[in-house]
Amino acid sequence: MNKKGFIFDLDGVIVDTAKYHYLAWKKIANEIGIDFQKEQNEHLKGVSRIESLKKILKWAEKEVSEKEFNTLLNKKNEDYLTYISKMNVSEILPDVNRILSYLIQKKQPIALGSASKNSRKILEKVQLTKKFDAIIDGNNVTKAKPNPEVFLKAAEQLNIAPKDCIVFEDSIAGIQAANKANMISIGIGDKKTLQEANYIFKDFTEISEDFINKLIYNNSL
Ligand code: B16
Ligand code: MG
Repeated sequence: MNKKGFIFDLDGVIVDTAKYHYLAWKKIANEIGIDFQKEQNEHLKGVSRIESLKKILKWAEKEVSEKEFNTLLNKKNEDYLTYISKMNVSEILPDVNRILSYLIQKKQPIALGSASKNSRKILEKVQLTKKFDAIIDGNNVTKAKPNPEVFLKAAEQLNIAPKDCIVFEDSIAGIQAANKANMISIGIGDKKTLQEANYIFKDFTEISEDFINKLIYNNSL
């Protein structure tokens, strides 16, 4: 069938919101006396909000009450949302629009598969909501990446078999989730970090229309 499901992660693939997550996590970590560096933020990519806070506390060997845990989560998100509220189309990563437009021109179903509970707000800010046929995010799943749930739900909503789906991801957990879902995984970012992916590109500027055609028509790549 010349119809494939193209599933995009959000943070790190469509927009670079990792820098805002970093600033917001750093603020609350510092507030409770925890040092937080950029390298640690790398390990939070693709990881849900709750799991991220658990990791930060574990690194610092710090325990907090359930009440404080929830207060910290809310504070982090409020701060993160102040950054999101200022976002606009200029924050869409290079050539994302070119690839989305090409897929739409080729009548290919497109879905979002993100861990973020803020994905709809972000897509609205960068005016991309209408380009997606399905949006599955942190509000629709119970199991976080590397569990394949988010991508399997996206495939289901697109009505495309998992083996006919292609996932664009910037995190190791996300690539593992795509592989577990029996989908074609395409890493966007660093070759060494994302070596488990079927294909890896620095960013979308490296992805040609010819490559997309091969994915659509099952030609050997
Ligand atoms: P939120 P993705 C992920 O988005 C981020 O990579 C990760 O850093 C963040 O903790 C997670 O979303 C949850 O985000 O706090 O907005 O619900 O890469 O899966 O699009
Ligand atoms: Mg991501």
